[in-house]
Amino acid sequence: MYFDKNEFLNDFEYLLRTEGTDAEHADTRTLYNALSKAVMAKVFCDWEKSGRRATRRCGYFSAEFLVGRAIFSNLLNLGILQDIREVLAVRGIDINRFEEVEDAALGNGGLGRLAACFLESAATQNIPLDGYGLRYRYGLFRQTFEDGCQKELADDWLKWGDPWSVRKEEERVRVDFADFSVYAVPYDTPVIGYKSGVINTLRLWQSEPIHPFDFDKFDAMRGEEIARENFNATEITAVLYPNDNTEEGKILRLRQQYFLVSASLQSILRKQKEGGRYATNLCERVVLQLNDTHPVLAVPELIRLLEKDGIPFETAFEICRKIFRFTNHTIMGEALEKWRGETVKSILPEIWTVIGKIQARLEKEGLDKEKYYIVKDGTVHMANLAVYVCGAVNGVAQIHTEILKRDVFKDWHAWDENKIANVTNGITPRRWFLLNNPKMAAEITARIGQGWETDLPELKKLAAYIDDPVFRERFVSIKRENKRRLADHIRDHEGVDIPEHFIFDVQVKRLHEYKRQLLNALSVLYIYNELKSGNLPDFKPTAFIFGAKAAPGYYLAKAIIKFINGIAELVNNDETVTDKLRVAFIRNYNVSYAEKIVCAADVSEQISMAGMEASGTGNMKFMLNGTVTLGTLDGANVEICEEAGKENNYIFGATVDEVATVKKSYDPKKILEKNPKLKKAVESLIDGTFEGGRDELKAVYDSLLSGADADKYLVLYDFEDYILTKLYLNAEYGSETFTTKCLVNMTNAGKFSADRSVKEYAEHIWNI
Ligand code: 26Q
Repeated sequence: MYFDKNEFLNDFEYLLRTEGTDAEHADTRTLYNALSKAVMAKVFCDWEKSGRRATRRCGYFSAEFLVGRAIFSNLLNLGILQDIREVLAVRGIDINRFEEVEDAALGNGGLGRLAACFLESAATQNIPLDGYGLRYRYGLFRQTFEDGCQKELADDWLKWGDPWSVRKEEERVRVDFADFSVYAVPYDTPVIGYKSGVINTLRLWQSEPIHPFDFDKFDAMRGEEIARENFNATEITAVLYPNDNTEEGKILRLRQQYFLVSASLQSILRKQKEGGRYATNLCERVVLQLNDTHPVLAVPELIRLLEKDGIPFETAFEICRKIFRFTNHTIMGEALEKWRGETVKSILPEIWTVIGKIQARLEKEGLDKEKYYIVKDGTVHMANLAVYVCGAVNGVAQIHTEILKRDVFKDWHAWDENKIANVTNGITPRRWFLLNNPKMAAEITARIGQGWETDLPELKKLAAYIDDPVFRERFVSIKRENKRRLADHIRDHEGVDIPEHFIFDVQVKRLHEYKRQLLNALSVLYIYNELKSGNLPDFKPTAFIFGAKAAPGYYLAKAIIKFINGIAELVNNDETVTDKLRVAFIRNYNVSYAEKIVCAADVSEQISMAGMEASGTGNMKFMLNGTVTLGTLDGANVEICEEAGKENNYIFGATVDEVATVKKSYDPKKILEKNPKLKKAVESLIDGTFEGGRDELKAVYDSLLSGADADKYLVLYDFEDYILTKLYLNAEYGSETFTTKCLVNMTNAGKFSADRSVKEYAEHIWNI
């Protein structure tokens, strides 16, 4: 891309004038839009070229793309971040003003953020990967607290404008439901590779009415019909479902899923048809990755569309096997999608018919009906549909893939032992290191040269510097600076003061019982009690930082938030511990907050019950930024230990095998009897320690101790090992040993680049 500072300044100021303002007077929103549009004008040419280049492309179908803030990352990847900073400074504008611009939060958590990292990595490596998703009017809710309880606010992300997308009116398609039809209008966003000149596309579909305004109906005074059509249409992409790893079988969600896949497939087929012989062409030119079960209706929809063009079912089925690939992101029963057959039949009758044919084909294979089914007892099992039809299935970390083979998809694995593969997740080192930790990046480049940014295993060369006192000093002092910046932000936004010499112990991720924020919370209470009793004289001052959104309908998750906020209030207002302990529950944790946090953390808490966290990707971001993991042998933590050494992290708790054994005869009450200090922490839930939230806290208590499934995630079982490990870490903190552990982690984070993941997909799964 050709870039000239003066020319750019002209373009920028011209765009400001079209808004009736200038650099001196424009508000942040106007500056942001003008700047972004001026950059867009620069990339159109490369974007166009990239689209035409490849003969075979992959479409990444996903209900979520958690892209976060676009502006800094785009400028970085175009190689003009510094230039633009200077251009703006000429006009007295500090580029950091754009930190006000809100994130595009069109995703819930791990799965959506992974999709965003993959798109960036693919563009960086000249891999033709395009995203297909939904343009939700409102993204993931913004979170505030009232009396320590989570309250959800609408995420009106479009109020900042959407200068990075282009509406493609002429490429709209119609999507038909049994009861009404809508238009799907695509908005294309450029996905800019890091200094690669490659620009792929993220295409997000927006639903709109077929007749925006019908004068005949208006004249006939049928206003209600007009209103209904408008409502039906706009409702489909109105809002992102805020569930993460839990299933909610709402009809509107089924409509969203069908809308996404029907629109995407129609637009892909339309492009293919322009070339003739399209059905055979299709398998050569297109491969489609289904991000979990959410877009799996693409399978029957493609068959439906092909049959309409006169292609026989069996041929269409074989095409699907060549085209579709499926990634599973969770082993939790609650998150495996199922739809009632009646529901599918009533709103998508043709899809229901095709699903029936697929089920019949499966039955003809002569397999055991108890084990192999897509429709059973009137319910459609989306994961089974995906595994049966797709040409490849993958898990997202070694241990997760093993569990899929042994457990979740055991029978399917026996049926075809080549179908299930592993591709360990990754993160983009551009957003998660270059952008959020530029000083550290510069120190690294000064020692090992450039190139590691797109070839992360190069970081191994840092091994030669781990014992270099100058490098160590730079590492420690940059981390200190990052901590100071985060502390300022937390003080301004949350009103909690965290001195920078405290240990920053961080757990940020969605709130879920299996992720065990409750285990962390109980340990904080335990430490608090111990400090008050004078039992931990050498405890090094620690700030426990939490960030998590709970699904709005997830009662226990919200109760745990309330609990942690209660602990924060108790601890932060107790003068006898202020020099030792702070607790902050940050509000509205999101991608941009994460960027500030991962470069400032001293401890990364990854403490899910073994076997539950498919991979985790936050764990990788912390590791790359030189943070030790306090965690269980779960998900990608296992591979982090393989790369950096278990001895360089703080690993505790039951392993997957131990979990299975313990669960056979587990009695959480016995644990409390043996550990009176833990008992005291647990009983604070019901003994009046906290004002308010009595019912919620009682429910948390009961989840640990009542019923057949009491403490199903072994919080109490793992507590002792956890607290010992945490205190051991506390004792090592600040030592040379500890700094070495941080550096060994950073040095060995190379495997966790999404560049590696995407290359594995391209080579082994997509054949690109
Ligand atoms: C399903 C049905 C109805 C409504 C919602 C859902 C739903 C929505 C989101 C089910 C699951 C999700 C999200 C799952 C997810 O984010 N999984 C995470 O994926 C990451 C990327 O692979 C992993 O690193 C995490 O371990 C995994 O939890």
